[in-house]
Amino acid sequence: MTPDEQLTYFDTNGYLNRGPVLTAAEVEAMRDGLDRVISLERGDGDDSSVEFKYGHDREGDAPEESGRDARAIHQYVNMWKRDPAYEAAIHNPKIAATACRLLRTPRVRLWHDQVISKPPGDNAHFGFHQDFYFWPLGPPNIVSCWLALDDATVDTGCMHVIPESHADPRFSPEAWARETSAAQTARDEGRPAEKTERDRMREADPSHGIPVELAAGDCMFHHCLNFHGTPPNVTDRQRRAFVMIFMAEGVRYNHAQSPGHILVPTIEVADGEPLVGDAFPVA
Ligand SMILES: O=C(O)CCC(=O)C(=O)O
Repeated sequence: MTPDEQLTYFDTNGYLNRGPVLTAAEVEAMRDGLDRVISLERGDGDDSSVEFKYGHDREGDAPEESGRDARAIHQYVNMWKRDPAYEAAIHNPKIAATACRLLRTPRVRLWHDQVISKPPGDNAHFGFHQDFYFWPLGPPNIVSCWLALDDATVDTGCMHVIPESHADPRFSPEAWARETSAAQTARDEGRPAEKTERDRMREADPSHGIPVELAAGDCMFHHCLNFHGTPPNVTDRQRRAFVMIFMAEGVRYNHAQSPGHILVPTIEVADGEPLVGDAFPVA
């Protein structure tokens, strides 16, 4: 696809398979960096960043029962602060230029990155969701780059997307505001809120989406309003991915949308101001 075709495809579908962006050596350096972080965390841990997280406990386990080693999914936020191979990835010219093009902006800033590793075994997590509503940000001019560190197939739990859902009025921020207010009214009146189309979509199995299979070193982009999810990894192989979330110029801090987000303590601008600062580097 030419760059213009990529843009048209992304505008229409809300996602784009961008293909290869990293060399095998760059992928290897990132895998090695992740191994170092995991072994550090399995030792005494490292709490040097407020946003750093170890992972998701197995479904139904209380954290104290599962313990660090037993966790089902490793999820590490802001690897760029911890390992040079990851810092290089957030500044990778192919990735940054694509993010700028898709968001029609002269430069992008990183909201945050994260490694998501689905090891073989118990790893069901990441049903259909829209990222935007988890973040204290707006407007929704934000894109994620999902970079495969292992070959990502249907069996290993590759990304699955619902094309065009980013532009579906039923899943828009305006509909979200109406649903939030209706849910509050229902709570005030002591009755359950009505199920919405968004709720139904969240309950659908991720395998209902379109799979975006990638080789290690390839990436795909998805719009922050695009419904996406990943099914379990049913192979005996690892499925590691590095996700970089890029904001267009002008995206602002919108505290009310997600007041409890782990990155809120790292935000230095006032509520409503464009989100800038060293914690959110220009890519
Ligand atoms: O990597 C995964 O399994 C899920 C990632 C995801 O949902 C995201 O990048 O927003």
